[in-house]
This record gives sequence, structure tokens and C-alpha cells, in this order.
Amino acid sequence: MELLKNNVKKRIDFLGEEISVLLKEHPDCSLGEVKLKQVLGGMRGLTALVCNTSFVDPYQGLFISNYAIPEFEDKLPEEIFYLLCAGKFPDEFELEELKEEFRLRAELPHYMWSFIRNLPAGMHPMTMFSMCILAMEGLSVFKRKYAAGEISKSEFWEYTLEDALNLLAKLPTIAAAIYRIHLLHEEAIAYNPSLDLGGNLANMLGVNPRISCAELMRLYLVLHCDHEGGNVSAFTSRVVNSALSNLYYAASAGLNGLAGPLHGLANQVCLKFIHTIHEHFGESPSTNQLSEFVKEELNVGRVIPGYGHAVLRVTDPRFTSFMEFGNRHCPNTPYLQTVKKLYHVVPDILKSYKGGKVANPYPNVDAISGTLLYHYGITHFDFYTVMFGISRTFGFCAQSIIALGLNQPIIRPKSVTNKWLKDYLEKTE
Ligand code: NMX
Ligand code: MLT
Repeated sequence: MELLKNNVKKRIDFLGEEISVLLKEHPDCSLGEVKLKQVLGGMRGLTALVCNTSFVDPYQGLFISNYAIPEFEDKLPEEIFYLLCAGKFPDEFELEELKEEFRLRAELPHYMWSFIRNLPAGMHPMTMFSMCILAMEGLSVFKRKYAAGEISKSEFWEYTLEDALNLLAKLPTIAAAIYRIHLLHEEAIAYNPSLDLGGNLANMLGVNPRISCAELMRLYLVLHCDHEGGNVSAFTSRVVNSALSNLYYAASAGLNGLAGPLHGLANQVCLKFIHTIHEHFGESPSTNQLSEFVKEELNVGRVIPGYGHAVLRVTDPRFTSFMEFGNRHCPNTPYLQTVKKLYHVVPDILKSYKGGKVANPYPNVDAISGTLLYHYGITHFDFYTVMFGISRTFGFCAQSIIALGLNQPIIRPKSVTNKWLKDYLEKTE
């Protein structure tokens, strides 16, 4: 992996140089005030982290390096991992080297097969996925080298990159095995070294038709890979890794955050939501029926899954990208039709809900992604967040590789009590 390593090193050196200049020239510069409502409100909008793998603009959505979604949505997941880590797309040789690295590292250790088969029936697939990653923690090269005192701080990122390649190469096989063994009750399909990550995922899930499904898998892995540093899963993963817990611990922790219904589980909840609508009104609900259904959900205190965002203030461009895919491949599928109708109904309702309190009434990525998986025969809703998780682990890995390369310290902000707040405000106001 010499080419990849050199390119990541160049990226780290470049970013490190920028940080040195910033710190030298503006060490005490304030980046804005911290408001009480932010400290008590999930730190929303607080600039408190640096993440150089990707950036989310509230009005334009995800950027990886300087590329917006239309500029990278047709790339391979392998190319996106390169972009996240090295800040540039790989050339032909660099891409081939990375693909070969993934091929060489794809095989699961033997014990993992009995581990997967013996996971308790009925356990949520996200729990299984996270446990599988933890179960491979003993493979961490970083951990071994660190414990033996064989690596210096400046080399931490290199062994974390090694762990990243070992881990990411195995995720499609693990996810597909969970799907086939525990949800379909069928045998796993073997990894095919002649296929890329997306092609292999489609193939090992055993869905048909495999060619356009492989296209969806690639898009799926590309669009979910990273969403800057402050989202629950990426932040959790980075915090865990900042204690020098290895990437297996960090990825598993991040996935446990992704498993929440306000975060990645929303894709499962969304499809269930649409399914329930179809059970009530048939496969072609009217806008009036949808409007009544959505209002009733809000009345009983539920959130509308797939709508809203902590950073975005427009329709998520990942939603738009999936919609374009759906319009090309399955425009008439009833679920997609209902997603479109909801798009015309929900924002207006949310705009006037709770006196205009909803910061973003528009759909996020989870409002549509499950619809496309369903179309390709992946009909077990509770597998959808695992699909998100395979992709997001690319981002977890890249963020930690870069952060360690930049020598970022353990993350440990200060917390205070109500008493501290009251005393502080008494003194200052
Ligand atoms: N349906 C109903 N209420 C909502 C929604 C929604 N979709 N979105 C926000 N609100 C409410 C929110 O619960 C809060 O109410 P309260 O103050 O009474 O607790 C109020 O509006 C203000 O929240 P916001 O500032 O708009 O949103 P916040 O940044 O706190 O949360 C989400 C962001 C994404 C957690 C929130 O919009 C939500 O719960 N959405 C539905 C779940 C979802 O789709 N999650 C997936 C996000 C994307 N992902 O992949 O992770
Ligand atoms: C994500 O992709 O992580 C979600 O959109 C949530 C977020 O960015 O806060």
C-alpha cells in the first residue's frame, strides 16, 4: 500500500503545515461565542471540532475534499475512501493498488464464521454487525504494536490505516453473512475476488438483478460514507479512537450511535412508516390521506422519520441523488411514489408545527434510501442501517487516520453543573 500511504502522508503533512501556520498566526483568535442555549441544546451549531475528511454546508450539503455530490456520486466506494483519506481521487494505478489491498484482506478469520452463525436469533442486525466488529478487535495491528512499545506517536496513523484496510475489506462479507444466515436463513455466498466492493456486496447478498443492484450498492456506499465530524456516529467513533482505543473499538462504538432512530436507524423506521401508510390506505394514498396521517403522527408525539436535520437547511442532496437513481431504475415502484408524495406534503406541515420550531422541514437521506433497497429485494427493513453502517465506517476510519496523523490529542471537553451556570451568570450579567 505504498502509493496510498505516500498520498495520505502528503495530505497529513499539508494539513499539518496549515495548522502550524494557523496556530502561529492566530493562537488566541475566538471562533465565536458559546451560547447557553447551545450548551444545553446538544451543542447545535457550535464550532468545536475540526474534521478534514468532509464538510456539510447547510445549503449545499456534503462536500468531500472540494467535491460536491454531483462530482463524486458516480465513483466507486474505493475511490471515495481514497478521497476521504488522501484528499484526492486515485489515478488508475493507485486505485488498482487499493482494490488489491482490499482483496488480500477480505477473508474472515475462521472463528468469525462460527461467531456469526451462533449470534442469537432475533438480535437486531445492527447489534450483530457491531458485535462482529468488536469480535475482531484482537486483529488490531495498532493495538499489538502499541502494547509492545514498537511504535512512536508519529506512526500511529500508519498502523491505524493498516487496521482500516483490514476492517473495511471484511465488512461486505460480514454484513452479507448476517443478512443471509440470520434474515433469509440461507447459506452465505462466497466473496468473489474479481468484483469491487459494491459488486461483491450485491453478489453476496444474493439479490437480483445483480448488475443494477451493484450500481445501487456503489451509490449507497458512496453517499453514506461521511458527513463531517459532529454527527453522533462519527463523533462517537473519533472520541473513542482519541483514547487510542483501536479502530475496531471505535467503529463498533460509532455504529452503536448510528443504530439510534434519530440517526441511522431512521432509514428502517422510514420504510416501516411508508409500509404502514400502504397498509392503511393502499399503495396509492392521496395527498389528503398522507396529510392526515402525518398530522396524526405528530399529534401523538412522534417525529416524521426522514425529515429534519441538525445542520442541513435544504433538501439533503443525498436524497436528491437517490431520487434521480430511483427515477432512472424504478420510477413506478409504489414506495417511491409515496416518497414523492410525502415530499410534497410533509415540509409544509412541519413548517407550521410547534410554531415553526422545526429547523429544517425537508427530507434527509433516510427518507428514500430504504425504498431503493426494497425495490432490489432487500425487504428486511431492519437490515437497512447495517448498509448505512458499512459505508459510514469508511468515514470513521478516514477521520481517525487523519486525526492521528495530525497528532490530535484525546478529546475531553469540560462539563459544568447548573450551579456553575447560575454562579457564572450571576457574576457576568
Ligand atoms: N418530525 C417531528 N418533529 C421534528 C422533526 C421531525 N422530522 N424534526 C425536528 N423536529 C422537532 C424536534 O423534535 C424538536 O422538538 P422539541 O424541541 O420539542 O424537542 C424541534 O423540532 C427542533 O428540532 P430541530 O432543531 O429542528 O432538530 P434537531 O437538530 O434537534 O434534530 C433530527 C435533528 C434529525 C434528530 C430531527 O430533525 C429528527 O428527529 N428527525 C427525524 C428522524 C430522522 O430522520 N433522523 C435521521 C437524520 C439523518 N441521519 O441519517 O442521521
Ligand atoms: C449523517 O449522515 O450523519 C446524518 O445526516 C446526521 C448528521 O449529519 O448529523
